[in-house]
Amino acid sequence: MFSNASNFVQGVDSAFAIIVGISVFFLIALTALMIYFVVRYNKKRHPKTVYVKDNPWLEATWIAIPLVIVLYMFYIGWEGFLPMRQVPDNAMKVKAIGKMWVWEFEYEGNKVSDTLMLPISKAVKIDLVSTDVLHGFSVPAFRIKEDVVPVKKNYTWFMPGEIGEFDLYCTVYCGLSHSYMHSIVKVVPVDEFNKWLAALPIRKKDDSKGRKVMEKNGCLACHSIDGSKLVGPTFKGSYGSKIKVKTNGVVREIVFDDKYLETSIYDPNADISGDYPPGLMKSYKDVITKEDLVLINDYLKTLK
Ligand code: HEC
Ligand SMILES: [Cu+2]
Repeated sequence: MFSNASNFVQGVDSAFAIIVGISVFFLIALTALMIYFVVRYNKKRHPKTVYVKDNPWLEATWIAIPLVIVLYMFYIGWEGFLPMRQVPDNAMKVKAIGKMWVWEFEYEGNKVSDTLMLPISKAVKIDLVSTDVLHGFSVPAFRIKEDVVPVKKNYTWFMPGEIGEFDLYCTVYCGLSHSYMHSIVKVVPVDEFNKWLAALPIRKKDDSKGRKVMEKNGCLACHSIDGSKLVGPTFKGSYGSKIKVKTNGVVREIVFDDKYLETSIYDPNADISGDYPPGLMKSYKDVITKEDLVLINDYLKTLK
């Protein structure tokens, strides 16, 4: 009946179903009673108003029953929520770093990835870190949603129970490209995960100026540097490579060079890369200076 995507699905979904069930029951019952009273006690049948005396028992009942129901709703919500804050000791640790407008996942040993790769059936604790503003870490399929607050330490945990790919969103409006702050949770068998983690390169301290320019302008929300496809093409190994672009509807092959980079940034719809639809990237003509262009160029050359 419940999806097995994470260990929290059942607790959240059953609380939700019960609360919706109770609400629907009262919606129908009260509406029906109202309609019945309108017919039964309308002016034609009861031309004269009668004095209605108070009834302490009736009043006590309609305070007591809703009170019990509401407390019960709180209880099932609490019961589903408590385990979300109690991380098992053997949980694997991953740091999720939210920044305008990308997610970055840091594994032990200073290894970083754009996608949140996880082994199946293993508890994982996610430390939530923001380098700038408020973000929200949410994986709807797992019933997980937690604030990522700058300066404050926050966390979430869960145990994936199904192999597959699940959407990960930022659920707090965090600026211009907020809607692109999207990533994927990829749940894989344990050995596949171990192989992937072993192959994941250790983060080189990357404080090149070109990278800074791209971070500042939110380019990395749409362009990855590790080969994965986001909203736009990845920059991994793209400098100097042959790529296909569509110019005025005609497909042609060109080399990714300084000139192409400039056109792509200042007039992104002139040469449309691959199968991407036009209009996704705006022109940065008044934003990225010629000096910035050189820095970006130097940085892209290092992404082998
Ligand atoms: C809203 C998402 C988005 C943002 C933000 C964005 N781009 Fe793009 N970009 C795209 C898309 C989609 C394409 C492919 C379509 C096209 O060629 O216009 C693209 C294409 C490119 C290309 C051509 C890549 C290739 O392989 O052909 C370059 C270079 C590029 N962008 C650089 C940048 C830089 C630098 C920034 C930041 C200043 C940036 N982009 C910001 C979406 C984005
Ligand atoms: Cu965000």
